[in-house]
Amino acid sequence: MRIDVLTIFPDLFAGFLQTSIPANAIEAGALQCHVHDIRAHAANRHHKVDDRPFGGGPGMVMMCQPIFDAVKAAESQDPAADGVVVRVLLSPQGERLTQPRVEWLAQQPRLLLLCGHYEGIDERVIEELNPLEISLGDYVLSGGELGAMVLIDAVARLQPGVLGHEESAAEDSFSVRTPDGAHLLDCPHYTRPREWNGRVVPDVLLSGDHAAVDRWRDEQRVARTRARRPDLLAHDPLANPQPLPAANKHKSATHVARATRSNAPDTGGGLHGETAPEGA
Ligand code: 9D3
Repeated sequence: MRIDVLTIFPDLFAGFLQTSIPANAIEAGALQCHVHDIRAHAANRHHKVDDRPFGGGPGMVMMCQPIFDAVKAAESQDPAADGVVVRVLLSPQGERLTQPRVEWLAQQPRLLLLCGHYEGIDERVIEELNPLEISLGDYVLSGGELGAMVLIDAVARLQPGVLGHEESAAEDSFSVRTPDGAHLLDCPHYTRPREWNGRVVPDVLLSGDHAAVDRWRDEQRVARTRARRPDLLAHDPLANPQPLPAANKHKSATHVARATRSNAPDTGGGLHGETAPEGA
């Protein structure tokens, strides 16, 4: 898959993309990642990308023009076979990122990740781009960059041939999933020595009885989830990622002059054609 990142801090991504799972995925040819500086698309002399908010108040607001032009430029590069790009805005107003949504995103041929900063982004360019908005959780970050890195890491490890993919495929078949498609919490793990600081490894793990080990691990997963994250077990259909609006996938500019609801792919021309992530 190809991921384009739009940010005013492109340098933040260098170390991350050269290390760890995303680096493996890029090395394996399973992931292409292109980081673009929004500032490079500012049409004004001082490469200004923000301005004071209409109506007053603290801070600055990111301007429409540099963001819109950066999106169009990135999307017209090396268009995928069908030119479909899923646009994602990392935003505190977004849907909370969950594993079912990560799995859906990991299957897309192209993602465009837009990182906001300052007090936010001019609402009109958000309306125009109609991105899927994704939040990391209910706390305040200073911008979307860490969110983009979290998302890249989570989708990279699910790419075929990348460490983590085989394991996650296996987990599916062992059904360590909640009714909402989220994972249960993990069981405890132990390695040598058998006794450390007066603490011993549970006997069942030394028994050689693989069926008993599997049973014990399942019990531990459920017991821990119940004790620590009961919310994961409560089957709440509203906790699922909602199906994407039809226009959240966008044709590259090189393929169609203007992506509209009626020519967005997989919609049948209607508003309800998008497939929900698995587990929805
Ligand atoms: C304290 C400022 N807030 C009230 C005026 C608004 C605000 C604006 C911009 C809060 C955060 C941000 C920048 N955050 C992100 O871009 C962001 C984010 C987050 O803050 N929390 C969780 N997930 C994400 S993803 C992107």
